[in-house]
Amino acid sequence: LVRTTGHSYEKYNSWEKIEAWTEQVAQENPGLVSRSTIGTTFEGRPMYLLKVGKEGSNKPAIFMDCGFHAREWISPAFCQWFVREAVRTYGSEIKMTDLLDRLDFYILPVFNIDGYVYTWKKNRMWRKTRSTISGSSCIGTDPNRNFNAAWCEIGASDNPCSETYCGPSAESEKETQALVNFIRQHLDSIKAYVTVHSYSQMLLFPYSKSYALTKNHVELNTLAKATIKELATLHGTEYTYGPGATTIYPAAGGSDDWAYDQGIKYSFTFELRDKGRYGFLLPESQIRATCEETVLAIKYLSNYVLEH
Ligand code: ING
Ligand code: ZN
Repeated sequence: LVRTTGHSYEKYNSWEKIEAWTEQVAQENPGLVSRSTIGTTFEGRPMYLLKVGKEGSNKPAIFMDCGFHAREWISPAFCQWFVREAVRTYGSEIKMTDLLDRLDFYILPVFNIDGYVYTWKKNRMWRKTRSTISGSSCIGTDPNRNFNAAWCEIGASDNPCSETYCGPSAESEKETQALVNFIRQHLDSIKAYVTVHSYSQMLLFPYSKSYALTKNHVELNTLAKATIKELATLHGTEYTYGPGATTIYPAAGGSDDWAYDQGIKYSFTFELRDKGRYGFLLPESQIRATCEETVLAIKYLSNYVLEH
Protein backbone atom coordinates (compact mmCIF):
# COMPACT_ATOMS: atom_id res chain seq x y z
CA LEU A 1 0.00 0.00 0.00
CA VAL A 2 1.11 3.55 -0.70
CA ARG A 3 0.51 5.23 2.61
CA THR A 4 -0.39 8.75 1.62
CA THR A 5 -2.98 8.71 4.37
CA GLY A 6 -0.78 8.10 7.42
CA HIS A 7 -2.54 4.83 8.01
CA SER A 8 -0.46 2.16 9.74
CA TYR A 9 -1.30 -1.47 10.51
CA GLU A 10 0.81 -1.38 13.67
CA LYS A 11 -0.87 1.69 15.08
CA TYR A 12 -4.42 2.44 16.10
CA ASN A 13 -5.94 4.45 13.30
CA SER A 14 -8.51 7.22 13.56
CA TRP A 15 -11.82 6.67 11.77
CA GLU A 16 -10.74 9.22 9.18
CA LYS A 17 -7.71 7.08 8.36
CA ILE A 18 -9.67 3.83 8.40
CA GLU A 19 -12.27 5.31 6.07
CA ALA A 20 -9.60 6.41 3.58
CA TRP A 21 -7.94 3.00 3.93
CA THR A 22 -11.15 1.13 2.99
CA GLU A 23 -11.28 3.10 -0.26
CA GLN A 24 -7.61 2.59 -1.01
CA VAL A 25 -7.43 -1.14 -0.25
CA ALA A 26 -10.38 -1.75 -2.57
CA GLN A 27 -8.92 0.47 -5.30
CA GLU A 28 -5.53 -1.21 -5.16
CA ASN A 29 -6.85 -4.77 -5.17
CA PRO A 30 -9.49 -5.01 -7.89
CA GLY A 31 -10.73 -8.55 -8.36
CA LEU A 32 -9.93 -9.32 -4.73
CA VAL A 33 -11.45 -6.53 -2.62
CA SER A 34 -14.58 -4.49 -3.15
CA ARG A 35 -16.22 -1.93 -0.89
CA SER A 36 -19.91 -1.34 -0.28
CA THR A 37 -21.95 0.59 2.27
CA ILE A 38 -24.51 -1.31 4.34
CA GLY A 39 -26.07 1.65 6.09
CA THR A 40 -25.29 4.78 8.04
CA THR A 41 -24.68 5.31 11.73
CA PHE A 42 -26.77 7.43 14.10
CA GLU A 43 -24.50 10.40 13.40
CA GLY A 44 -24.66 9.77 9.66
CA ARG A 45 -21.37 8.05 8.91
CA PRO A 46 -21.37 5.42 6.15
CA MET A 47 -20.80 1.85 7.36
CA TYR A 48 -18.30 0.35 4.95
CA LEU A 49 -18.15 -3.36 4.25
CA LEU A 50 -15.24 -4.98 2.44
CA LYS A 51 -15.80 -8.12 0.43
CA VAL A 52 -12.51 -9.98 0.24
CA GLY A 53 -12.13 -12.99 -2.05
CA LYS A 54 -11.28 -13.97 -5.59
CA GLU A 55 -14.05 -12.78 -7.87
CA GLY A 56 -16.50 -15.56 -8.63
CA SER A 57 -20.15 -16.50 -8.44
CA ASN A 58 -22.11 -18.45 -5.84
CA LYS A 59 -19.29 -18.51 -3.33
CA PRO A 60 -19.90 -19.33 0.33
CA ALA A 61 -19.03 -16.50 2.70
CA ILE A 62 -17.84 -15.75 6.20
CA PHE A 63 -19.00 -12.56 7.86
CA MET A 64 -16.66 -10.85 10.32
CA ASP A 65 -17.17 -7.59 12.15
CA CYS A 66 -14.95 -5.51 14.39
CA GLY A 67 -15.49 -2.48 16.58
CA PHE A 68 -18.83 -3.24 18.21
CA HIS A 69 -17.61 -1.61 21.40
CA ALA A 70 -15.89 1.72 20.90
CA ARG A 71 -13.02 1.33 23.36
CA GLU A 72 -11.91 -2.10 22.15
CA TRP A 73 -9.37 -0.61 19.75
CA ILE A 74 -7.49 -3.82 19.02
CA SER A 75 -10.62 -5.13 17.31
CA PRO A 76 -10.74 -2.71 14.31
CA ALA A 77 -6.95 -3.02 14.16
CA PHE A 78 -7.44 -6.75 13.65
CA CYS A 79 -9.98 -6.39 10.84
CA GLN A 80 -7.58 -4.07 9.02
CA TRP A 81 -4.70 -6.46 9.60
CA PHE A 82 -6.69 -9.41 8.31
CA VAL A 83 -7.57 -7.63 5.06
CA ARG A 84 -3.93 -6.67 4.55
CA GLU A 85 -2.85 -10.25 5.24
CA ALA A 86 -5.37 -11.49 2.68
CA VAL A 87 -4.21 -9.18 -0.10
CA ARG A 88 -0.53 -9.55 0.86
CA THR A 89 -0.47 -13.35 0.84
CA TYR A 90 -3.04 -14.18 -1.84
CA GLY A 91 -1.21 -16.03 -4.60
CA SER A 92 1.85 -16.83 -2.48
CA GLU A 93 0.62 -18.53 0.69
CA ILE A 94 -1.27 -21.75 -0.02
CA LYS A 95 -3.87 -21.67 2.77
CA MET A 96 -4.91 -18.05 2.27
CA THR A 97 -4.99 -18.47 -1.50
CA ASP A 98 -7.16 -21.54 -1.19
CA LEU A 99 -9.54 -19.80 1.20
CA LEU A 100 -9.93 -16.72 -0.98
CA ASP A 101 -10.40 -18.84 -4.08
CA ARG A 102 -13.22 -20.78 -2.45
CA LEU A 103 -14.97 -18.26 -0.22
CA ASP A 104 -15.55 -14.57 0.39
CA PHE A 105 -14.96 -12.74 3.63
CA TYR A 106 -17.38 -9.94 4.34
CA ILE A 107 -15.48 -7.67 6.68
CA LEU A 108 -17.00 -4.76 8.57
CA PRO A 109 -13.91 -2.99 9.96
CA VAL A 110 -15.82 -0.78 12.41
CA PHE A 111 -19.43 -1.41 13.37
CA ASN A 112 -19.84 1.31 16.01
CA ILE A 113 -18.13 4.16 14.16
CA ASP A 114 -19.74 6.98 16.16
CA GLY A 115 -18.56 5.42 19.41
CA TYR A 116 -15.08 4.85 17.99
CA VAL A 117 -14.80 8.50 16.95
CA TYR A 118 -15.95 9.50 20.45
CA THR A 119 -13.17 7.42 22.06
CA TRP A 120 -10.63 9.32 19.96
CA LYS A 121 -11.99 12.78 20.72
CA LYS A 122 -13.72 12.77 24.11
CA ASN A 123 -13.69 9.62 26.22
CA ARG A 124 -11.28 6.75 25.56
CA MET A 125 -13.38 4.35 27.66
CA TRP A 126 -16.70 4.82 25.82
CA ARG A 127 -18.40 1.51 24.96
CA LYS A 128 -21.86 2.14 23.51
CA THR A 129 -23.26 3.77 20.41
CA ARG A 130 -23.92 7.54 20.47
CA SER A 131 -27.65 7.52 19.89
CA THR A 132 -30.03 9.67 21.89
CA ILE A 133 -33.52 8.79 23.07
CA SER A 134 -36.37 10.95 24.23
CA GLY A 135 -36.83 11.11 27.97
CA SER A 136 -33.22 10.57 28.97
CA SER A 137 -30.11 12.70 28.86
CA CYS A 138 -27.95 9.58 28.88
CA ILE A 139 -26.44 8.63 25.56
CA GLY A 140 -25.87 5.34 23.79
CA THR A 141 -27.06 1.76 23.58
CA ASP A 142 -24.87 -1.31 24.04
CA PRO A 143 -24.91 -2.73 20.50
CA ASN A 144 -24.17 -6.22 21.83
CA ARG A 145 -27.39 -6.12 23.87
CA ASN A 146 -29.50 -4.71 21.03
CA PHE A 147 -30.05 -7.79 18.87
CA ASN A 148 -33.27 -9.73 18.80
CA ALA A 149 -32.15 -12.72 20.86
CA ALA A 150 -34.02 -12.89 24.19
CA TRP A 151 -33.67 -9.12 24.01
CA CYS A 152 -33.01 -7.48 27.40
CA GLU A 153 -34.01 -10.58 29.35
CA ILE A 154 -30.71 -11.25 31.11
CA GLY A 155 -27.33 -9.55 31.58
CA ALA A 156 -28.59 -6.32 30.07
CA SER A 157 -30.15 -3.17 31.48
CA ASP A 158 -33.23 -1.17 30.55
CA ASN A 159 -31.64 1.89 32.15
CA PRO A 160 -30.37 4.24 29.39
CA CYS A 161 -27.54 5.33 31.66
CA SER A 162 -26.16 1.80 31.99
CA GLU A 163 -23.13 0.56 30.04
CA THR A 164 -25.19 -2.47 29.03
CA TYR A 165 -28.37 -0.59 28.07
CA CYS A 166 -30.26 -2.81 25.63
CA GLY A 167 -31.88 0.14 23.84
CA PRO A 168 -35.54 1.23 23.65
CA SER A 169 -36.34 -1.84 21.51
CA ALA A 170 -34.56 -4.73 19.81
CA GLU A 171 -32.71 -3.48 16.72
CA SER A 172 -33.33 0.12 17.75
CA GLU A 173 -29.85 1.16 16.61
CA LYS A 174 -29.24 2.09 13.00
CA GLU A 175 -25.99 0.14 13.16
CA THR A 176 -27.82 -3.00 14.32
CA GLN A 177 -30.41 -2.55 11.57
CA ALA A 178 -27.72 -2.26 8.91
CA LEU A 179 -26.00 -5.45 10.05
CA VAL A 180 -29.15 -7.56 10.41
CA ASN A 181 -30.48 -6.39 7.05
CA PHE A 182 -27.26 -7.34 5.32
CA ILE A 183 -27.00 -10.74 6.97
CA ARG A 184 -30.67 -11.57 6.36
CA GLN A 185 -30.16 -10.74 2.67
CA HIS A 186 -27.11 -13.02 2.46
CA LEU A 187 -28.20 -15.96 4.60
CA ASP A 188 -27.86 -18.39 1.70
CA SER A 189 -24.15 -17.72 1.38
CA ILE A 190 -23.04 -16.87 4.93
CA LYS A 191 -21.71 -20.02 6.60
CA ALA A 192 -20.07 -18.43 9.61
CA TYR A 193 -20.40 -15.28 11.70
CA VAL A 194 -17.45 -13.93 13.65
CA THR A 195 -17.52 -10.85 15.86
CA VAL A 196 -14.31 -9.52 17.33
CA HIS A 197 -14.17 -7.91 20.78
CA SER A 198 -11.61 -7.44 23.52
CA TYR A 199 -10.43 -8.21 26.08
CA SER A 200 -9.96 -11.49 28.04
CA GLN A 201 -8.58 -14.02 25.51
CA MET A 202 -11.69 -16.10 25.00
CA LEU A 203 -13.38 -17.79 22.10
CA LEU A 204 -17.10 -17.80 22.80
CA PHE A 205 -20.02 -19.35 21.00
CA PRO A 206 -23.80 -19.45 21.64
CA TYR A 207 -25.56 -19.24 23.81
CA SER A 208 -24.99 -16.21 25.98
CA LYS A 209 -28.71 -15.49 26.30
CA SER A 210 -29.34 -18.68 28.29
CA TYR A 211 -27.61 -21.71 29.72
CA ALA A 212 -29.13 -23.94 27.03
CA LEU A 213 -26.65 -25.71 24.78
CA THR A 214 -26.92 -25.33 21.03
CA LYS A 215 -27.83 -28.25 18.77
CA ASN A 216 -24.25 -28.51 17.53
CA HIS A 217 -22.66 -27.74 20.90
CA VAL A 218 -20.21 -30.63 20.76
CA GLU A 219 -19.05 -29.59 17.31
CA LEU A 220 -18.68 -25.92 18.29
CA ASN A 221 -16.82 -26.89 21.44
CA THR A 222 -14.43 -29.13 19.53
CA LEU A 223 -13.91 -26.51 16.84
CA ALA A 224 -13.29 -23.75 19.41
CA LYS A 225 -10.77 -25.92 21.24
CA ALA A 226 -8.88 -26.69 18.02
CA THR A 227 -9.00 -23.04 16.95
CA ILE A 228 -7.46 -21.70 20.16
CA LYS A 229 -4.83 -24.42 19.99
CA GLU A 230 -3.92 -23.15 16.52
CA LEU A 231 -3.87 -19.56 17.83
CA ALA A 232 -1.48 -20.54 20.61
CA THR A 233 1.06 -22.10 18.24
CA LEU A 234 2.51 -18.69 17.37
CA HIS A 235 3.21 -17.02 20.73
CA GLY A 236 1.72 -19.41 23.28
CA THR A 237 -1.19 -17.07 24.02
CA GLU A 238 -3.72 -18.93 26.15
CA TYR A 239 -7.41 -18.63 25.42
CA THR A 240 -10.36 -20.16 27.20
CA TYR A 241 -13.42 -21.19 25.23
CA GLY A 242 -17.03 -22.26 25.63
CA PRO A 243 -20.61 -20.99 25.50
CA GLY A 244 -20.83 -17.31 26.41
CA ALA A 245 -23.22 -17.78 29.32
CA THR A 246 -20.89 -20.03 31.30
CA THR A 247 -17.53 -18.85 29.97
CA ILE A 248 -17.88 -15.07 30.41
CA TYR A 249 -21.38 -14.20 31.69
CA PRO A 250 -25.01 -14.57 30.66
CA ALA A 251 -26.06 -11.72 28.37
CA ALA A 252 -29.01 -11.48 26.00
CA GLY A 253 -29.19 -9.50 22.77
CA GLY A 254 -25.75 -10.40 21.47
CA SER A 255 -24.99 -10.59 17.76
CA ASP A 256 -23.54 -14.11 17.85
CA ASP A 257 -26.69 -15.57 19.42
CA TRP A 258 -28.82 -13.71 16.90
CA ALA A 259 -26.74 -14.90 13.94
CA TYR A 260 -26.86 -18.47 15.24
CA ASP A 261 -30.63 -18.32 15.50
CA GLN A 262 -30.81 -17.16 11.87
CA GLY A 263 -29.37 -20.55 10.98
CA ILE A 264 -25.67 -19.65 10.85
CA LYS A 265 -24.36 -22.71 12.64
CA TYR A 266 -20.83 -21.42 13.12
CA SER A 267 -21.11 -18.27 15.18
CA PHE A 268 -18.28 -17.00 17.37
CA THR A 269 -17.22 -14.08 19.53
CA PHE A 270 -13.50 -13.52 19.90
CA GLU A 271 -12.26 -11.66 22.95
CA LEU A 272 -8.73 -10.69 21.95
CA ARG A 273 -5.77 -9.79 24.19
CA ASP A 274 -5.04 -9.23 26.92
CA LYS A 275 -6.33 -10.66 30.19
CA GLY A 276 -6.50 -7.34 32.01
CA ARG A 277 -3.02 -5.94 32.50
CA TYR A 278 -3.71 -3.27 29.90
CA GLY A 279 -7.28 -4.25 29.13
CA PHE A 280 -8.83 -1.96 26.54
CA LEU A 281 -5.60 0.08 26.47
CA LEU A 282 -3.57 -2.64 24.79
CA PRO A 283 -0.26 -1.03 23.70
CA GLU A 284 0.39 -0.62 20.00
CA SER A 285 3.50 -2.76 20.47
CA GLN A 286 1.13 -5.75 20.86
CA ILE A 287 -0.89 -5.15 17.70
CA ARG A 288 1.37 -7.25 15.48
CA ALA A 289 1.52 -10.35 17.72
CA THR A 290 -2.19 -10.17 18.57
CA CYS A 291 -3.20 -9.88 14.94
CA GLU A 292 -0.80 -12.52 13.67
CA GLU A 293 -2.05 -15.15 16.08
CA THR A 294 -5.67 -14.23 15.43
CA VAL A 295 -5.15 -14.52 11.66
CA LEU A 296 -4.12 -18.14 12.27
CA ALA A 297 -7.31 -18.73 14.22
CA ILE A 298 -9.55 -17.21 11.55
CA LYS A 299 -7.86 -19.17 8.80
CA TYR A 300 -8.25 -22.40 10.76
CA LEU A 301 -11.92 -21.72 11.51
CA SER A 302 -12.65 -20.73 7.93
CA ASN A 303 -11.04 -23.83 6.52
CA TYR A 304 -13.10 -25.99 8.87
CA VAL A 305 -16.30 -24.22 7.86
CA LEU A 306 -15.49 -24.71 4.17
CA GLU A 307 -15.03 -28.42 4.74
CA HIS A 308 -18.30 -28.88 6.66
N1 ING B 1 -17.75 -8.85 25.87
C1 ING B 1 -19.03 -9.26 25.36
C2 ING B 1 -20.11 -8.29 25.79
O1 ING B 1 -20.83 -7.80 24.93
C3 ING B 1 -20.53 -11.23 25.07
C4 ING B 1 -19.37 -10.66 25.80
C5 ING B 1 -20.34 -12.04 23.97
C6 ING B 1 -21.84 -10.97 25.47
C7 ING B 1 -21.40 -12.57 23.27
C8 ING B 1 -22.93 -11.49 24.76
C9 ING B 1 -22.71 -12.27 23.67
O2 ING B 1 -20.26 -8.01 26.98
C10 ING B 1 -17.19 -7.65 25.65
N2 ING B 1 -15.90 -7.46 26.03
O3 ING B 1 -17.77 -6.78 25.10
ZN1 ZN C 1 -16.97 -5.84 23.42
